[in-house]
Amino acid sequence: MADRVDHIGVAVKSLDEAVATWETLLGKPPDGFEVVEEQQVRVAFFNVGETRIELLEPTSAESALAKSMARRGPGLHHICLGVADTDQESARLEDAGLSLASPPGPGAGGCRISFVHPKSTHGVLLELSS
Ligand code: CMX
Repeated sequence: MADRVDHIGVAVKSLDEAVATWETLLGKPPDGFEVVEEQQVRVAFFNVGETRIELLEPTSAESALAKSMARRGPGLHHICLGVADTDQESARLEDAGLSLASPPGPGAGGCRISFVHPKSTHGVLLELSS
């Protein structure tokens, strides 16, 4: 079961420009940067209370994020729920009849992540992370 909102993902065209904006919005510099090769994204994150804002820039025009942005534009991209075990929780949701958009695999921060398809969540792209 989910025990926290791990982060909120925001898709951006330019990480540098978005970081500058969010530095102003939050009044502090980012808490970290990372390139997640497997997801073809460059990430900056800001800790906010017990959760994080994660800014995501595609590193390849072929990435899932770039394709999603081409259709939907930049902006709010996903909510990530922290779970004890992404594989178990993904299997539980599939058993319950929900669809995964992508199966468990590597994510930022060495986490294991999956995505639940928006058609199963009333339009919200939901990431699970453990
Ligand atoms: N929010 C809500 N709906 C979305 C969406 C989003 N961010 N992105 C896509 N969709 C919708 C599409 O509009 C489409 O809807 P319809 O079927 O009604 O047309 C549907 O979801 C499927 O979209 P698609 O692009 O055709 O399907 P794919 O299977 O190719 O990809 C998705 C789906 C959303 C998983 C992929 O585009 C994506 O964004 N993956 C996430 C990649 C990512 O952010 N990785 C970084 C993770 C870093 C980390 O946190 O560790």
